[in-house]
Amino acid sequence: MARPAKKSQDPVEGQTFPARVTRTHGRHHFVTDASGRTFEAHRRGKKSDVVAGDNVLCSEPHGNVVAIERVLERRNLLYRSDAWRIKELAANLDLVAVVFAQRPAFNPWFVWKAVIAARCENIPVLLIRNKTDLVEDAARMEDFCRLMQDDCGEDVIAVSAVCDGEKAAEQIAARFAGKTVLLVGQSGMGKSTILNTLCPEAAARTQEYSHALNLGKQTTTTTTLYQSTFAGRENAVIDSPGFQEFGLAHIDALGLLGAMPDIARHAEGCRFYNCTHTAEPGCSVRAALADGKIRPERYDFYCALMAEIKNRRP
Ligand SMILES: Nc1nc2c(ncn2[C@@H]2O[C@H](COP(=O)(O)OP(=O)(O)OP(=O)(O)O)[C@@H](O)[C@H]2O)c(=O)[nH]1
Ligand SMILES: [Mg+2]
Ligand SMILES: [Zn+2]
Repeated sequence: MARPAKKSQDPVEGQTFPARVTRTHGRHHFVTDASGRTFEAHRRGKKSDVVAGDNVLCSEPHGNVVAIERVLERRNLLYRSDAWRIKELAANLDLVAVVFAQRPAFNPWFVWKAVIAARCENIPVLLIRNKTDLVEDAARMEDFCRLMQDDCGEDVIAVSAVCDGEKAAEQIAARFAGKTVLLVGQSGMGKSTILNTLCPEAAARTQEYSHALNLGKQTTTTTTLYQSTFAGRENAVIDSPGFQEFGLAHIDALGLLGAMPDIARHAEGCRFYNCTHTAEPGCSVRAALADGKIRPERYDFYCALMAEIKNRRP
């Protein structure tokens, strides 16, 4: 016999309203409601389970302050991780836009890891090569884009947010229209500059990177969601602080291979069904590598992550 429905324990049922988290800073949050009003928000019960992009239920405002009563189920969550902790980046995304450029210090592994993290959460990816106005190392960047487009099947666009912001905004807006998009990348690559070309009202702070250190200055310090209208649609663009290492302590061998089509497409003919494509005899991936069908730098990256995965096993 069906049990009678349990009476809701929610103490503020009927008095809550939906909102979206636009910014979190420690225990300090901001949310925006459907009519675009912004409130300062505190999580009920001092829980720290809120990230930018979350859909939440808030209790009626007292002044300009609300309590976040409940975090609604997430469609997805992009995060990075190391052996000690998980760093949540943003939730309920339609697209992860990875921004990269040759200056300061381009790190292809950052881009590759960001792509894998997104793929493992089933979030579509756009790669944005920024700073096409820089001549130095341009050939290297073009080659990297070819690799990502032709071998890995990624959607790649090339822009100069500073020298041709209008065209950059046009190209990017077409891809972002109607979506919630997270901008992610190493510090100094131009995420906030790109945001500003799309939504000038964001007026996000940008800063010249350190030429002495060839490093970004971590100008953006909190992940922030900007709601905006462009390309005739409602959009949400999330700017995030740059960081150095995109930790992937949460992925397994299957997830890794599934997110590397340039390697996976050669894995059909291995002698052993459980071949890891690192040292086994009769490996069709290593045969493809020897034939020049796989980029050595991608294979090295794959082996480094596989070694991490194997070392993690209890
Ligand atoms: N030459 C050139 N410089 C650019 C371009 N886009 C951005 N920059 C410059 O790169 C520097 C860093 O840009 P930001 O937008 O602050 O970079 P960010 O990725 O937001 O950096 P963090 O907030 O530290 O993560 C600034 O001096 C920008 O003016 C571009 O297309 N060409
Ligand atoms: Mg920034
Ligand atoms: Zn193999």
